Amino acid sequence: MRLIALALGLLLMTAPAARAEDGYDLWLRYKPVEAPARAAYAARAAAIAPVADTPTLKAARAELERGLTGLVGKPASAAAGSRDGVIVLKAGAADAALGDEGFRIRTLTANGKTATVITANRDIGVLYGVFRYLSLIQTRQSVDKLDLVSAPKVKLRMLNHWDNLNRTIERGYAGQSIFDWWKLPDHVDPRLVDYARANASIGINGAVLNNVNAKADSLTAPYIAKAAAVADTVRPYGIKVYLSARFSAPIEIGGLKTADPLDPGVRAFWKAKADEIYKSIPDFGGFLVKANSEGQPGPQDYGRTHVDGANMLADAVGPHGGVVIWRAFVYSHEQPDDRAKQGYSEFKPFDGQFRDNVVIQVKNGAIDFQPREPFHPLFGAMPKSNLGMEFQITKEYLGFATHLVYLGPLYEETLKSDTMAHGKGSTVAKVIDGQLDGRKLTVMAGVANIGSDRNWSGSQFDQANWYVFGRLAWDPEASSRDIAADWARMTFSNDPRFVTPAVEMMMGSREAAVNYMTPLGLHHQMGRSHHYGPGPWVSGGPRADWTSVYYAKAGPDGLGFDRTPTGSNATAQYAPAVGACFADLKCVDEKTLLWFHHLPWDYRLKSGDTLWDGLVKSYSAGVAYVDGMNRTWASLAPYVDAQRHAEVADFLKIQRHEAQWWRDASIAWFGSFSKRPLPPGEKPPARSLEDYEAESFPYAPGGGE
Ligand code: BDP
Repeated sequence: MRLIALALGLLLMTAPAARAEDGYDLWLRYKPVEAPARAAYAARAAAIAPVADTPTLKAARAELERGLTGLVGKPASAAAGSRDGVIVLKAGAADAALGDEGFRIRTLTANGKTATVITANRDIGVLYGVFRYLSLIQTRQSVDKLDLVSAPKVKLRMLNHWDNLNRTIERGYAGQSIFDWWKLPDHVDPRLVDYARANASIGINGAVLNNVNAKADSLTAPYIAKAAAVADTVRPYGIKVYLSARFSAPIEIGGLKTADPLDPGVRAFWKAKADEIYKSIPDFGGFLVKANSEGQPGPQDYGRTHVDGANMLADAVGPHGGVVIWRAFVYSHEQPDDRAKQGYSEFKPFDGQFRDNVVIQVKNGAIDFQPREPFHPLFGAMPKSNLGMEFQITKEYLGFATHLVYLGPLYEETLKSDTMAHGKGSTVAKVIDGQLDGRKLTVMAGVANIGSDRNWSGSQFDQANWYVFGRLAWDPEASSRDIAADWARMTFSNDPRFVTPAVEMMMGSREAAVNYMTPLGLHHQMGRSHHYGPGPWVSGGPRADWTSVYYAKAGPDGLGFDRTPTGSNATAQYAPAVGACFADLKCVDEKTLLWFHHLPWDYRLKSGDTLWDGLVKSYSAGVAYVDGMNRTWASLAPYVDAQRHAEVADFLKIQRHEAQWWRDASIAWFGSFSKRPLPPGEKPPARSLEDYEAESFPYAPGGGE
């Protein structure tokens, strides 16, 4: 007996500890399907046919094998038609419906044998098809009689990494950069393959490797070699590498006296630089440029325009098939105009003047990635230019990594907004996918939330934001709720007792953040610079439009920014019907009320509440929602592995605490102007306004270099 116990003890000691789930596998967990469904799937996916010997097809086959092995059991290798249940992967389909990257998945039966055939015109479509096929099993859909076609609606589906060369990440909350420039190119972290797999699984096909606040060093020979090593690693997964280009690089690394885009020496520098890059990275995507914005150099430094700058770079990369993505996030030091108007004012007059390989990348709203913004007025306003979308995936203004905020509804809200550019139905989605004005070079970019943390995104639920971004870039008209359900199933569990409440919780989480941070159209009320926590009192400093008081305009008379014709008249930048609605108190959505209007504290909301009462209640509703998320998550413990459950639970507690802090501090501040009592039942802030104002957070993450 003792011997047996001893043997058992030894066995236990030497048995490898089961690896806890830490989120590293993302939505590609490939955990075994439960019986009896497992056997049915296994029968359909019993074998994989050999594939042509190309890197992408080999990656597709390897992924299929890996996925099936985990989900239903290791598939055999068998020729097409040799037995039942073979999966065939084939490129070169000459199928017009599929374009360059689409795929078709069909179940075919011949001679009593059933096969699943994943075809595409190009290899990459096959890889995308494999991921889709696996996701069908992961989400427990039938794979018995498949006949589906899918092709991306947007051409360039990109991540923008705001990663610095020293591995810090501007606005990053998930550890260090996954691009270890110091060790590259001699050592390429194998993690980059998993990064590429994850991106390919949601159709992302481009990555800008370095911060838009760029260093010219990234364009020097050693760094080009490093970028080339990354490009080689991600290429089989259909991902092209891009670099942010610092406009003054000709001076900093080219030995020139100027970066004037019309100077022949400068033009020659960029041409030579492009040639040099394409020698090492033949499929280099192109440059992303932040110019004349927040102190970055640009063509205006030389009396030139955005067109001069963008076209000069476009001419350098154009012969190689590259593109220039030129950001419209500009607001100048000289212009005292409403910051919300400046992007439109600067870019709209240039419509039609940019080269065909230039894309103007526009943030979803006119200020800066706020919890809620009306869509940017440039969407629909530049029909003769390529206009791309820039969303933020990292949650700079939405509670960093610890707040559970699913961004799908934010993205969807913007994409579904109607610009009315060509009458009703001219949605932002149709601008972005090119339908509205027949544009071919289309872009959707997301500022990445990826870092070296084991869970990649800083929290388990922030993975959903990476996921939904990719899915919406593939199809900007898809439903963020459906995508949340897919993600929840693949990432956690298919049990409806998990999926239904988890998706419900996710879907309301962004509105909750809006409520506890910036309800009713308030914006930019975060702490100075780091944007952590409430800072409605932020004032002074180098420029007014970096302060909270500039945006909220709280005073004894009321609250909000008047952007109607009586104010900054930003509403005039929208199509007339849209602008008129925003300017009209009877028409404007109260969710953006204080974005467009300055209103007295006793203004009556649709609910019948005064503005002050409604404001307080909105903050409290946000806090209450977070309470609810804590309860929901606690009840989901039976369906989630312990490690991930505990991490989410901890973060929800932080969020609960911080939501209360947001509410209390904001009410304390705005109450000092409204001088009105709290609505019945509302608790006064826990601390004094001075207390909240006195707090400082010098070590808040995401500050960058
Ligand atoms: C702001 C960020 C800043 C970025 C800037 C940008 O605070 O770090 O550099 O956007 O998009 O939201 O260029």
